[in-house]
Amino acid sequence: PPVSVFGVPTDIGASRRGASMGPEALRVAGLVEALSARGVDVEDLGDLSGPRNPLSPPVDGYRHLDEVVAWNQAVYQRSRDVLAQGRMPILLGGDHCLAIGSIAAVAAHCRKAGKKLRVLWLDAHADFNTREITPSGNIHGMPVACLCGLGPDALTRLGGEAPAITPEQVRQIGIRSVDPGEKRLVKEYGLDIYDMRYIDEVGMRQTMEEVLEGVDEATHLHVSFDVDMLDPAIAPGTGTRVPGGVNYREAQLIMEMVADTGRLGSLDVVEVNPALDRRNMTAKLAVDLVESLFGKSTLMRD
Ligand code: DIR
Ligand code: MN
Ligand code: MN
Ligand code: MN
Repeated sequence: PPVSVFGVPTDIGASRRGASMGPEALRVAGLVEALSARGVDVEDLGDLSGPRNPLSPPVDGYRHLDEVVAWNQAVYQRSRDVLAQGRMPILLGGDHCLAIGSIAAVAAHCRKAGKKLRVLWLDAHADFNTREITPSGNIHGMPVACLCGLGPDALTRLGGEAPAITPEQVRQIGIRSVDPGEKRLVKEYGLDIYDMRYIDEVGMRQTMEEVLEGVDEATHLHVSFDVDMLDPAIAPGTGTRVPGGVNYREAQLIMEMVADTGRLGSLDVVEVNPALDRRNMTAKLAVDLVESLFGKSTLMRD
């Protein structure tokens, strides 16, 4: 389908500044041109706007809740508009709290269209914290919990009803940092987590076969790509680096196997922080991986 790219220049859900520059970094790295060159019908809608970052401490377990809600309402509306036009939304973040809005919109769209939704959460972190267990108050550590109905009403009910999705719809890949209370909660909710140890033991090919099991013509795949999934040696430009991440070949295989399904319906590229990067290498790598997600491969395959 045709694609609509939009930027969301904020670091409102994080405690380090700089992910707000992610959309321009991804554009400078050639994201839109790379898609056009692949023959994709792509338009760039420019950036959404929202409140500035007040750099406040957490209140009742949430940092910047009102501002996070405002940004996510804008994301929700834009994502729904793009989907209603029959186009594929690509969100350029921005920090990962913005996936609450994008995925709530995709979930509402799928309900209406009678489609099955599967969310691939590519990340070093499980992002399943709540106000009671968060070590930071940062809402970019909470989007999966909010989407599954755990969190403040203003975020869990962005699309009206809560929960937007259930844990059974989510597959997490690349995980290697889960906070102590979060470990109990992901177990309690039965989240399907392909952590780095699992990837080491069975390999990325088998991991992705399991991740994509059951995906059919009626499935909408949403990929939420936090670039901190990648090993910091190849992707230093992000706010919460964790050693031992997904390497270049493994990342390519993830994207290529998703492309092979032909079921990609929406995408977030988040947590690119050019202030921490070297020569924009993280945004350039993200663009390279997005090309693979849209079917770029060395040879024709059958
Ligand atoms: C940590 C870091 N789990 C927190 N989270 C994220 O603050 O909740 N970093 N998502 O990118
Ligand atoms: Mn994340
Ligand atoms: Mn992360
Ligand atoms: Mn490629």
